[in-house]
Amino acid sequence: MSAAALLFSAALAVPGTAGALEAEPGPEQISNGDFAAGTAPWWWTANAPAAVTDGRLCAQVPAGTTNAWDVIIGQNDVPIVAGESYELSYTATSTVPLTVQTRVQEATEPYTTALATADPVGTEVTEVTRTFTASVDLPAASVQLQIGGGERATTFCLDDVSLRGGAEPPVYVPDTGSPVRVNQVGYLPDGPKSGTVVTDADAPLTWTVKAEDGSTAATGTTVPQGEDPTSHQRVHTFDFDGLTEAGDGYTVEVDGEVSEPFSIRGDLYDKLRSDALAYFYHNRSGTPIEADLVGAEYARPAGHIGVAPNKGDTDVPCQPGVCDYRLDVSGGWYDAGDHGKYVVNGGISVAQLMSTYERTLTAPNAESAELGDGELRVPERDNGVPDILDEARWEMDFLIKMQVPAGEPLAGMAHHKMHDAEWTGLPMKPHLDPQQRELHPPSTAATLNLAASAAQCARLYAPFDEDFADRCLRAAETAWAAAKQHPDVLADPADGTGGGAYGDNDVSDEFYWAAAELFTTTGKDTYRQAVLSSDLHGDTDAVFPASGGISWGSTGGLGVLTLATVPNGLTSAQLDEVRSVVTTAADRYAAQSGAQAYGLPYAPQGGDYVWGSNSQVLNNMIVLATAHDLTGKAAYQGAVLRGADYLFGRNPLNQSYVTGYGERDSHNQHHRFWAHQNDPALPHPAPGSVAGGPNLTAAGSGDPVAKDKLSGCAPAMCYIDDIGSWATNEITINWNAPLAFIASYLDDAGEGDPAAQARTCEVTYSSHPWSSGSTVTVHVENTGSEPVSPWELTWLLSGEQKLSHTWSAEFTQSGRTISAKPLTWNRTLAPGAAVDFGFNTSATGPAPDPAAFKLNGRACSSG
Ligand code: 9MR
Repeated sequence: MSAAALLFSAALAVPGTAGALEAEPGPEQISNGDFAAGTAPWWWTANAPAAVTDGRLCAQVPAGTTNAWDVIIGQNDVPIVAGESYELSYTATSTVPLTVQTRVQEATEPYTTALATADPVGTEVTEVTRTFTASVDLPAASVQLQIGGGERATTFCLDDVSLRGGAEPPVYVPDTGSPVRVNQVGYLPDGPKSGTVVTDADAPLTWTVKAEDGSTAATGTTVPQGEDPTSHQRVHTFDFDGLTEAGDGYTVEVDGEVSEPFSIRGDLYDKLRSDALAYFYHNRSGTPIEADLVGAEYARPAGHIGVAPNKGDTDVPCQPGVCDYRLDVSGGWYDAGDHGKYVVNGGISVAQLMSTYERTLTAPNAESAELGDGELRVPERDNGVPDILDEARWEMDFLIKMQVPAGEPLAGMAHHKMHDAEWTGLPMKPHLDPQQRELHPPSTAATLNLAASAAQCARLYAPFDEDFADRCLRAAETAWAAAKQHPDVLADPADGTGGGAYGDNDVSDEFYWAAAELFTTTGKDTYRQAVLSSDLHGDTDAVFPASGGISWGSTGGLGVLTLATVPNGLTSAQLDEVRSVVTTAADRYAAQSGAQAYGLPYAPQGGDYVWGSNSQVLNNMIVLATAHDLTGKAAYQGAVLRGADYLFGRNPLNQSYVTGYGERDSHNQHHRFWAHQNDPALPHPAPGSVAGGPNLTAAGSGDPVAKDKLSGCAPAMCYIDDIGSWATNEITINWNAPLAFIASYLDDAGEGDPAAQARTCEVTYSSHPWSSGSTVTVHVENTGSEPVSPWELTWLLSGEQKLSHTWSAEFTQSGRTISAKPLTWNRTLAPGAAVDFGFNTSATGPAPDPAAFKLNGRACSSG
């Protein structure tokens, strides 16, 4: 409640109801009545723009309206039950005193009313309290403060709205199906295979894996684990790693209970790789989504191409007072269930797609073909560019358009975001969105997101489109310079009307990430110094915080992953340090996975599963996957696989969080077009869409479904597959991007049987610096038993290295990838034999050892 004195207090009872509430106030029916969670789910008429100011909702009420109902602040979907008694209260001020018509009524005609009172509000804080007994059921009543009809404009501020009374809502008990929990997609033949069973038994129980024909494939006893703190369930775990025979339709039986069916196969994640990436094409703005790529059910017209009723995105003004130019910011991806486009979130998402591709250049066992040209569902297939880069470019082009043009104030910075002026309802196809689109002020965080992702763009597109790569580099360096000039322009955390706020008051991690990408791309000393002098450098807890890992608000870890994997100009001691940051974090996540009854590599302090917790699980899995790529240690891969188990059903809700995967998949996620739950003519989310997942604070966030169903939930159970639950069940680009990375990693992991992965070559890369360059000699030995003819060795050069003189092999360079092929005399590399060749580079200092070499596409050991 506001601190000012209470001048007026109306505690008026509707006749006949006084005293009804004296004993028990009853349950709270209003969501977010103190505006602590922003403005949702409150609404107001468009003539009175409102925002949260100093913890209160303040509306600018215009002069000269006629009726009280011409200006309204309200909340809908409040259940009122006939015969129950209620107390409505709020505090308010108005710079020009007025009389509020306080209403609890139907939201639409005939506006049946449960409460209608006239309540004066003055310039000092006024408390209004009204009680009533409902005579009719209003299952979705509207609580309204009608404040129009005044001659003079006024600022009306509201706080502490409460409507208590009515029946306690029935306690929601989720249907969790079988108590035996497994990965409903399945397990890789050579990977760990673990499950969890919910049971009150104290002693170990027998588990039996049954094959599809009912025969016993494996059996053993469970390990009691006591109460799992994330679910408050009493559980046992079981492992059946020894079962490696490929097959479908396996089940696990414990104590007469049978799990969902699952497969054991190496190609389990093949389809997920392309489905998770297809998500991005589906959610493109500014282009029709074509039936021949996605199927008729998912096709739709282009959204936001400047055609009515859309008001954007080809010519978009700023919010009033923010700027006086307009920008064409068409294209890009819609953020999520809403149609907003946010540079902070777009930057991290496009970076993770590009890293999915970049991993195929650096990781020993990564496969690039399935991300390549003609492989994915994008219209640009067969244009000579890997399809995953075509998809990323759709967003990259948009991000560059969000840069403030030269000559304008804050030139070179990026607008934080652009979105609808008011929230739209569900369902809503993008091309039918009638809201005005607006650019919001530039921010340092958005500018650095642009700098980082555009720097990565520059090095990855160089082999395919030099002009575009140059454009990316210019945008990145301009953005960096602008961010250095304006290092603390923060987005307003209360700017959440019509779109998400994405407020972030610490941009040191964005500076670190951008510096790391720019340094990796250019090798320039300015960026090296920015990396090395950052407080985050070398500090595992700063870049991978225990409270949560990589996210849109915490991007330092992205910089670390790039520095650790993409050849760059750090000294080998500095590189070791960066890599140990990755392995230290991965050790922590692997330990968490090992210690938890559901095996997930995510254990936030206090069980604080955040908004989008599934993306935190996925981002931790990326750190583990990278540690595995760097070290080859099986324990890291095991923890990635156990993370996948959690996401696909081995969890307290027996829920697969990815649409189309597993028997009990999420398929009613919050989305304005994929809104089948609201309109059966619309589709469910496309396969491969990951739900946000359990969110401990969802019930208090304004999410109406969570408020009804998830109050008091255990951390890992604060989730519901309902389209209305935006705080637990939305889908977004920044959650599907890490899913795409991990799907690609898992598919690679499944494809490689250990024999195929055995290293049959060894490379020694020696650098001999001289005053203005260095000489590199490469020694490749065939340690296998088959001749390799003709051979080809490929590896990545760091940004500042340029080939000059070369000898004893034929060199070609594509972007930063170097290929060395034999000359006529050394065409065959016989078992036990070696070839030597070399080159000079013009960069000073030792040429960094790229450490990841492939001989005819297969990884070599390097020493
Ligand atoms: O992912 C965001 C989460 O971290 C925040 O806590 C939450 C509330 O501000 O907003 C989430 O992002 C949403 C964004 O604001 C609007 N588009 C949908 C995003 C996912 O729910």
